[in-house]
Amino acid sequence: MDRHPADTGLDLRHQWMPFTANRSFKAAPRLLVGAKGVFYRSADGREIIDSLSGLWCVPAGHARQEIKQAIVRQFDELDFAPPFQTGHPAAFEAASRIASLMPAGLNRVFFTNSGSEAADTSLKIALAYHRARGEPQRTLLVGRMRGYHGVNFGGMSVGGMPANRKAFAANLLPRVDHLPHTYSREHQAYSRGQPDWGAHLADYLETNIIALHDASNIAAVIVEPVAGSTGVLVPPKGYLERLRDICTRHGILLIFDEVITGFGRVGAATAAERFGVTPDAITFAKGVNNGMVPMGGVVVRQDVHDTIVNDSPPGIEFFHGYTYSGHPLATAAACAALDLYEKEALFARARELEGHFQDLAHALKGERLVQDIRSFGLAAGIDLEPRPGVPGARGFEAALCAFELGMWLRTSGDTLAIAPPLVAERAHIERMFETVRKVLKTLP
Ligand code: PXG
Repeated sequence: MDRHPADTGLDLRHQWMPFTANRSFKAAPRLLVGAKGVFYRSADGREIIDSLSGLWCVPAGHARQEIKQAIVRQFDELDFAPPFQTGHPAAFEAASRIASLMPAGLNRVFFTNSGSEAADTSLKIALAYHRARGEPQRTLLVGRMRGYHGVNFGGMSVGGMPANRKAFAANLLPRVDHLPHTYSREHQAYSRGQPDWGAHLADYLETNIIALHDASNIAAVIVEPVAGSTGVLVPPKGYLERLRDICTRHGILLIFDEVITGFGRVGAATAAERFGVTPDAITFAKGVNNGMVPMGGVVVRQDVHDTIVNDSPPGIEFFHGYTYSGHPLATAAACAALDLYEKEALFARARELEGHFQDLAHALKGERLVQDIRSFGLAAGIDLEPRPGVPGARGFEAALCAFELGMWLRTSGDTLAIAPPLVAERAHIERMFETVRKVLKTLP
């Protein structure tokens, strides 16, 4: 390559980049300067195919004019409105639209600005709910190993990614326990869709966590229906049903973190719908407005809301919220994005493409370095053999190599994740997997 990637004309020193190898990036920056459809354009003028919908957040593809126009219209009409003690139409419209896409009974929406805030908000709602019901001792929060619920203190504490926790481990939330994760290469390798093995892992909630803490002390269980960030871990058949059943029997709220799975990624509005398992609360972000303006939120069962709100003394019922909760631009973008998803039937489209996508993913079986492949909806995780003694190094190199070959590829440790925009054509998806194949052949 005769490009000079460090020569960007920008001063790169002042931005401390999130979840980034800052030194490596600044020595060889990968700058994106444009985006349209399923492609980015890099600073050196190359087309980069977007194999992760940005960061799982652009279902309808980039530069959708309908969303831009809605944002511009909203800006001209009402650019900002304080969300505390005043309201504005777009936030109410967005909440109604979102509620209409949720499983029956989940219809009260609290807005945040990110998935991390959505996760923490859902945990606070769970505590407030039990307190309002007269069970204030229900304070234990249960997450799962290999879970990701963002990076704020609540989500980090219930999350199960050691690297995200270790620098802060001395001061995580104290009242937390974790379920085991649901992945077993021994029993599940190369499963297509939901693995047959593993439903019993849900029983740990009853046999260990409830047995240890007593159900009467447990507020909520939070899980991603399909774990995204830790490598597309698909729930074993029957697992979510069992978790639901145990939570119901013991009065524990079940929260699905659908920040990744919501809005079409799994071929339905929610994973709850796709799996036919209804939690008590769903967190969302990312795809809610096609990633165009930061936004997230929590949808809860009506009676969870009513218990907190209706049973409160006059005045503010829930002491929580953000300056930008339900921001006009974010919610206007959400209404426009949800219109687009409906008009283009994108959730159904994901479902239609799923089979072909899965075939292409699983066709990588047998390539050198590949140890397992999982896929569900339009999401696939491909485990590479770690380089001995340096876990994650090979994954990182794979991402760099893919970028050189014209593809944005996300890796988590040594797992590659592919999650194309739902508008991607078959040819785009084929190109993504062909590029992965080239990466596998090229990697040292
Ligand atoms: N919950 C889940 C399930 C997520 O996937 C968050 C919460 C946090 O959202 P915010 O908006 O605070 O980032 C997420 C975020 C990856 C990747 O590469 C995944 C996420 C973010 C960045 C990268 O898999 N998910």
